[in-house]
Amino acid sequence: MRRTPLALGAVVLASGLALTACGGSSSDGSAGEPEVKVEGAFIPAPASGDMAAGFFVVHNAGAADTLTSVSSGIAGDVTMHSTKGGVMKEQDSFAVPADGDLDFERGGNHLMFENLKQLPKEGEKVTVKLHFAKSGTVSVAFPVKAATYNPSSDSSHASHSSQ
Ligand SMILES: [Cu+2]
Repeated sequence: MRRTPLALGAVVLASGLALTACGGSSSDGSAGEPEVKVEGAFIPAPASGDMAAGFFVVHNAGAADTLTSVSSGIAGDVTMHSTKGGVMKEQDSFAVPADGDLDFERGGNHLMFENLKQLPKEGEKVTVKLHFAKSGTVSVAFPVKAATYNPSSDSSHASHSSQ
């Protein structure tokens, strides 16, 4: 009588382990690896001075990750900032949600390239390294756009219809 529940428990435990092992290779996300892809990256050409901003979107098709730091050969320092209610605040890291996006866009999160070694000019590309806790370093070529470039207001294509 006493052995039956123990045996059942062993069976349940064994199948539970088998399910966990299977889950890791499925596209479930939470148990697997992050799959990050950086899109829409750009740097608005700074008019002058020794500082530039950077914007991009991290698409993640896998498990959660963390953006821990950013670096670039053109800048002595690259810092990550959030903007909430018009107040900008430097952040040590940004969470990349599982099966979700991390947005760095105008009016919100942004990079700040400080102590510039060269002034990025429109038409150039700047190599920026995004360092993730799990995905490692992702190198992205950020095109330098016009100072007023904004892809989200551009999406209507209203300004392109005259072409
Ligand atoms: Cu800032």
